[in-house]
Amino acid sequence: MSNQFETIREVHISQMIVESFARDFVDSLELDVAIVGAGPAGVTAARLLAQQGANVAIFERHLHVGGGMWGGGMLFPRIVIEQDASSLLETVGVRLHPWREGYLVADSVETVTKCTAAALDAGARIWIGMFAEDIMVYHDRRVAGVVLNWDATVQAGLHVDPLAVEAKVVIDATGHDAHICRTLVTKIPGARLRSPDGGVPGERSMWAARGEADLAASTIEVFPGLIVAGMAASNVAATPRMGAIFGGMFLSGQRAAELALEIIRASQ
Ligand code: 48F
Repeated sequence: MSNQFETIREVHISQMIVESFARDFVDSLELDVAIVGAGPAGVTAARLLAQQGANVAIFERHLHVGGGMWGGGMLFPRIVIEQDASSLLETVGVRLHPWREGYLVADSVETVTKCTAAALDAGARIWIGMFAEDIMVYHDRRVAGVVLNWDATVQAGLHVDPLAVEAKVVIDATGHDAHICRTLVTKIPGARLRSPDGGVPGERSMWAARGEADLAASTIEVFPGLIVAGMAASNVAATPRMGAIFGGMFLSGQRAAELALEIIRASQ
């Protein structure tokens, strides 16, 4: 230990970081499933897909994962979960506190960290700081992957060309933005999503019970190769927002994973 300050040169640290990043990122260039957004829907889908052996990665624009979970309701770090969704959290060790009949309360920090850790442990990769600015759509007919740039590059307004990642299925789990779905209908002339107006009409005002109930039916393949989940699905289907009740988000992630597996298996 006497020479501990002399055994490593700074360049060794740089080499370890760059080489390990490159090795793992190359494995994320051709995916079974590319998930955009590391909120509750995206992280749940990633865990369940990885558990089924899929090569899956999440691309998250922020340096932190968890999306809208951290702040709970109006910065009170608690989220409400319906009984139906409780097993998706209990299985990753989140402690749920029964409050009203059929409803439980979870600590938002515990929920984010345990759900994320479980997705990573299952084998999903999560890449932070990456903005999915666009998608590939072959022959205007099928989504074939995502187009990435560093979010910092985008925010700085720099003109830097992106890189592309191929995926058999893309899941838009970008929350209220529904960024991937919006991009598709903006950039592909005549493209129509499976939505009330063929585009992204946007969410309706808050009605928690209805919004949660509608989410399962809204989690669908909206365009060949593109599944929408979580609040993005609510925005595409024009269903009510629901605030800090999250069971529907986890169940939507689960449904998205099931659909993605069906699409992959049907293509084999
Ligand atoms: O918003 P978010 O948590 O989406 P969600 O999984 O859950 C919604 C709830 O958090 C809450 C709610 C519950 O009733 O209403 O809002 O549907 O997570 C979406 C994540 O996607 C990232 C964004 O930073 C967030 O972490 N994101 C959005 N657009 C992009 C993106 C993009 N183009 N590229 C990469 N990440």
